[in-house]
Amino acid sequence: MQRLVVVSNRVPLPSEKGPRAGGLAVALADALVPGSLWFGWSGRRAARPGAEPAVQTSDDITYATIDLSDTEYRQFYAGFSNSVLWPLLHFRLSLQHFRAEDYQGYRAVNRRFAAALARLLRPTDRVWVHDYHLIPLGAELRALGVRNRIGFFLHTPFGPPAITQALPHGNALLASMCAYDVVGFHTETYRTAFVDCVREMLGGKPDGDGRIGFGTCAFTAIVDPIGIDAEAFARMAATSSRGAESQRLRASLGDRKLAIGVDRLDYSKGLLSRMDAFGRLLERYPHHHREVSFLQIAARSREDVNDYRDLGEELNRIAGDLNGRFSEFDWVPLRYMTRPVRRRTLAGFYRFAHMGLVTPLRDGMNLVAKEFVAAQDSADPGVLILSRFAGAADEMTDALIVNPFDADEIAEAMHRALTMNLEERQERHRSLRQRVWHSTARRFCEVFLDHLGRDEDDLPASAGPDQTEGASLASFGGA
Ligand code: ADQ
Repeated sequence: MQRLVVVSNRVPLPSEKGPRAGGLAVALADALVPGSLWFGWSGRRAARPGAEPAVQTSDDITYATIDLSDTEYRQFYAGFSNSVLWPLLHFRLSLQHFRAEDYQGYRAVNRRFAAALARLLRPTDRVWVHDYHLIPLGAELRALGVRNRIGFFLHTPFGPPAITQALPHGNALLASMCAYDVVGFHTETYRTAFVDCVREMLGGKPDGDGRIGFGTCAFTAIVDPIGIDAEAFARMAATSSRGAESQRLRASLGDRKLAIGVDRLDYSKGLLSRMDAFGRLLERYPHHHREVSFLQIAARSREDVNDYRDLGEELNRIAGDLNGRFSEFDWVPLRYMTRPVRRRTLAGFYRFAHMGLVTPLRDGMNLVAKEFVAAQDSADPGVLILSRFAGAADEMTDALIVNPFDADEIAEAMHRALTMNLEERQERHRSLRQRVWHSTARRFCEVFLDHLGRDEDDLPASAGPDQTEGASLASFGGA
């Protein structure tokens, strides 16, 4: 049997305890089959990280991880990945902080990952690489002579040439993506943008059927929206809503309606304009005072990147200001938490909420939108307010779709959600539920692995431009 090898920047080790924010771990946890190998960073920093991965097995899944040095962490993770690629991929060009040494560090860590992984690979393994930290990993593996089928899935948006051209070393990175056999995106918009970039920036040749030729490579670009295990999440929400934490929340609200937002504390999630919108709702519709409480959970993340620290401070200020302006002695409109909350607890909170606010400025997919829908009680469902710039908006068209840059429009949608009759809430929920049950985590994995398993006889053509030992990276744009 062919083994699945998953590669991601951060491997969530089975020994780790506590709540974690992050979509990838959640989606893959549902889909890794026994016998698989998960390779990546341990999350630890070491003074002198060893070249050999540490290996542990749990529930018949093998976890192979390497540590990063402080310099690698700074350059590869906090630097190029999260201070250049992340803002660029979310269309925030002016938030890029490019330093040449960070790029070199990014390439070096990808080389180190490739060298450690290549030693673990068996000839028939299928390798599935995830996300923007590891864009050049496939090209590095090819340069080491690896001939396995290798796929790459990007969990973020992908911008058109006008955006992607602003990425320092953009041509080299784009070219390195062509070393994969399959490249996957959440939506057709991102896939089309990628194909346009390969054509315009590299002179690649798409054939119209999703196959793209570039140099001696031929690969496939696919659309494969990620989802959740909807059935399991719904069950968890029903159970958790009867649990102690949900009951405490319910008791604290009295007969007020709950609005909920759950995100990582990230500038892509649109938290500032969401809080602004809540203030405008209260300003414009005083009769909603004391009728609604907004619980925003924004788990702190990437705190060693300055822009995240600045955003945290700004949110503290705005949250304090909003509560100062509108609170009454027995009602606090906004409850703002920056600690992560367990997924099970969140599921119960969603079920109980009258509206869910998912208003990112740009988001690859956004799984909170799907979790919110899965958690609802179909007899009395809450309303989802969803940004048109979340990948999820492609599928979830019966949410109240808003422009996240327009706080007035979000405020109006909140008003509409608070006053929506039961029949309309049920109708919208029925259609959203269908989409969430259709496009699950399992389906996401099946579709990708199906594409990765195709063209088995086609290896020499699709396995990269040069399989000889010591093959140069130059054909992929070089380091
Ligand atoms: P993220 O940006 O991390 O993921 P998202 O899709 O919202 O965003 O996934 C978050 C996951 O972590 C969800 O399961 C959610 O419940 C959980 N989570 C989020 N905030 C939390 C909090 N405050 N406390 C506890 N748990 C929290 C990236 C992309 C997304 C894409 C996913 C998967 O940015 O666009 O949907 O990968 O591809």
